[in-house]
Amino acid sequence: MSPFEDVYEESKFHPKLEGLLLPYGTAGFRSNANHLDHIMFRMGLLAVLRSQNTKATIGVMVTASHNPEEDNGVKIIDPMGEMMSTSWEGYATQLANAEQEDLIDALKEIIEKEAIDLSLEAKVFLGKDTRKSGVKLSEAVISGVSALGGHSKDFGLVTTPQLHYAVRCQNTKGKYGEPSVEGYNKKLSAAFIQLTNNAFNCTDDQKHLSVDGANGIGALKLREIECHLKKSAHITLFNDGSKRKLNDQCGADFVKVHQKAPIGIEINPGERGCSFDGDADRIVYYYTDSQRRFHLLDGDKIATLISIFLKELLTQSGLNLTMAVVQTAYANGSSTDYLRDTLKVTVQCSKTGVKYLQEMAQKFDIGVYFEANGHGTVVFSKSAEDQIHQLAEDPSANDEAKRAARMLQSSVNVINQTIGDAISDMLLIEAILAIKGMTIQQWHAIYTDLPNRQIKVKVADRRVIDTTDAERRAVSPAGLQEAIDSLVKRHKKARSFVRPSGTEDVVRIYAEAETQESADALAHEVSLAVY
Ligand code: NG1
Ligand code: ZN
Repeated sequence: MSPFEDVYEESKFHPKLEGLLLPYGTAGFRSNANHLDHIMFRMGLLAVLRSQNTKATIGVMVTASHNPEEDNGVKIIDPMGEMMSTSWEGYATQLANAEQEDLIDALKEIIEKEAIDLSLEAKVFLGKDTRKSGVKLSEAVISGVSALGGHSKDFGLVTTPQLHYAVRCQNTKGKYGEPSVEGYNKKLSAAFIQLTNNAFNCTDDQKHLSVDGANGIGALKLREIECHLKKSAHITLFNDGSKRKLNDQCGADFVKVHQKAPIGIEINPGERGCSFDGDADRIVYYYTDSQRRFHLLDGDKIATLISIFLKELLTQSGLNLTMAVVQTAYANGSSTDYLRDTLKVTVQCSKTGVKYLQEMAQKFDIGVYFEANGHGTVVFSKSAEDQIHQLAEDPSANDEAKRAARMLQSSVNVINQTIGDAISDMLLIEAILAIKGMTIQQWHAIYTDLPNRQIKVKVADRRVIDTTDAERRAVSPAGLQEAIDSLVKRHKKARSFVRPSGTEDVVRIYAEAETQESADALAHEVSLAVY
């Protein structure tokens, strides 16, 4: 049989519901798990083509991140562990939405357009989060891979960033580490232990951290890496999945959206807590003060802490490397002001979606990128890594420069550069706080967030809103931006923008202003202008 006959026959076991249309958005496909079997099979097919096209191993992660347990989804990972190239997202959408009888034509179209040689070997790494539906759905991916003659390696239950990491390790022939969870645990924990050797006076109390595992994969994987961390960390895990449902009133998204602590976690006033999301690629920190007021340290605060640390090490090392922080329009205005005016680092604003942030961050030797919701990491250029390594090994370098270079080197190794990673970000943050002897209150006080409000509204067709300037200004419909501008003028220290969501059928509205009342009022006024 020709490969197309195999695909055709096998596709009958993964039929598409007629008329169902789903887009490959900024987070891949996401929907109720019952709608996804055909999508999974077809993403198995696409992963084979992408592997032949790049002559490298490709990743397929079955997850719906912070969505409820009933949902699921899938994202494809490119050879260096980054999100699949935007130029292939259209193919994913075409293939996923082709009616059953048009599937082979849709497949052939991609093969022709990309001049793919089907005789090449194809290798696909597969992973899934803890959703029950993930078992069957990942089997559907495997059928898709085999139907087109590809080979798959199933990593089973892994966090999204662990799969990104494994793909990069595989394609860089071990230079990035061993392509396994064990390899990941060893690399990150060794770097963390090295880094925290510089935290001379850190007590066990100061080391203590409460983690909300969102009842998901992050909890399982934190338990595994904890065994390697030995006495360098002191973690209490809550929401480990044994009692409640995934993401149910817990997890990074819940905490960020509701600005309150997750249920199921016990933290004393003043103590540090953090929440992972459902696939452990996002993290936020928080604490409650003596008056039981809740304080959130989001992606902007995390980016700031990491930037302060890296910038100090750069200065001490004497290395001449470019550094920037990449944010989105959702970044709190106070964080942008602090980074640019006080810390004096380059700050850039990107469109929402990690792949856009990553692309911008890669233009610098050191690129720190974070979305306000806690998704982010740091990327280092090859030349930066080489220079750091050389200085760390240089016998003629002075002690301060060498120590800084060694700490930079450990930071490079603790960071998962492929994508935002809750476990890796947590280890870096914990190490920084320990080294600097900084409390979460001191970290929080670096700058004061401007009060803000984010709301979403349903409109007939969200695509009528088109934006420019990293989504900060609307170019259509006509008159909308002028209306927003005049509303913003009525409030002090105000800013507001609207954009269509890339993951939900809604328009998102963001407003910030001098007071919470003002931010709330502005968000409401702008929402009325959107209708
Ligand atoms: P959309 O739905 O396009 O706003 C959301 C998040 C993004 C990103 C993606 C992918 C906000 C405001 N938006 O995108 O930051 O995380 O989901 O998961 O948080
Ligand atoms: Zn996630």
